[in-house]
Amino acid sequence: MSARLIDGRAAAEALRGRLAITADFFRATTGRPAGLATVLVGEDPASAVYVRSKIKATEEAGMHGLHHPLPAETSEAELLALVEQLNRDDAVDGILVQLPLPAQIDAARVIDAISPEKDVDGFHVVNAGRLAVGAEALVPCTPLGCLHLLKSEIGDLSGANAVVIGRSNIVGKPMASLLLGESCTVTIAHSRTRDLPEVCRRADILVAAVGRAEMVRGDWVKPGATVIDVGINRVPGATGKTRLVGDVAFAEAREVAGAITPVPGGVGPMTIAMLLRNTLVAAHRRAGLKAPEDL
Ligand code: NAP
Ligand code: L37
Repeated sequence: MSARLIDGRAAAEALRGRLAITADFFRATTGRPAGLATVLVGEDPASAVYVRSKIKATEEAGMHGLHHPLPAETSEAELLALVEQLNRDDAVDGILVQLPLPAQIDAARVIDAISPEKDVDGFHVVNAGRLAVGAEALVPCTPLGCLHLLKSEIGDLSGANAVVIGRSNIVGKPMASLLLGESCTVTIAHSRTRDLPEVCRRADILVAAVGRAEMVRGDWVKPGATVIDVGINRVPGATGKTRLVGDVAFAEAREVAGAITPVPGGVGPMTIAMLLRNTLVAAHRRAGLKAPEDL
């Protein structure tokens, strides 16, 4: 039997429609649009594509996108000065510094310089800590998008065995925190995990965030499980061009899973929708307004 396809593109479009209504309400109430500042250092081609999509989606939702492209040789001090300026700018509700940063810049120092109230990526230690203790936090966009897809597919997640492969601060760890918050029994797997296929076979919910093309095979998947593929890997395609594949061997896994996200068109579009959501949440909080409950 073939798994249901979880259509992240459609889910993101629906969410962006609702966000646009809230963005209009915010603009009407405060007399200014919610503002997102993006910073891209250097010319990493994938990052350039993602940041361009983020700005475009911001504008389409009726918010203000301010892009700051910086040369690859930018010093840490120069980047920190820009972050400080954006922290003080009242028109800016969200600040996103796209990673990875060039080697001369310490990413952790830059992230920690972002005002936690404007940290729409949810990477600041204050937001990571708030998420870990279950307090109100700005939560990283990719795991937030995964959770949205899981809830719309499954409904109540409580009691499910969830396995997250990957323990990065951007995806794996916050994903595990969110699933724990939904009362899943959570296992975090990583490069030192013993017998990963066997660990995965116990998962009712399997989230793969590794960065290794098609690592998760069909026989690693429990029959009927829900599979969320976060991986974005470029591999050589048939016609000499590159194509995108996830961390899951899709053709195999879809024969076993109950539901599965494709790559592209799965988690990626949700990441962008959740960035708009976080920007609106930050804007409402800064303006002393209550954001809609279901945002
Ligand atoms: P990352 O920082 O490189 O982390 C990868 C994780 O995978 C690490 O925890 C690593 O374990 C683990 N790992 C590596 N090889 C493994 C193996 N053979 N078996 C088990 N675990 C292994 O990557 P990331 O930033 O979390 O991103 C993960 C993937 O998601 C990438 O493909 C990235 O492009 C993609 N991504 C997609 C979106 C989206 O919106 N769709 C957003 C962000 C990232 P150790 O900790 O032990 O090294
Ligand atoms: N803020 N975002 C921030 N900081 C980072 O350090 N890595 C990272 C990050 N990641 C990020 O923006 N990821 C991301 C990944 C994929 C998409 C968007 C954002 C996306 O739109 N993916 C499309 C395909 C795009 C393509 O053709 O390349 C998809 O359908 O999956």
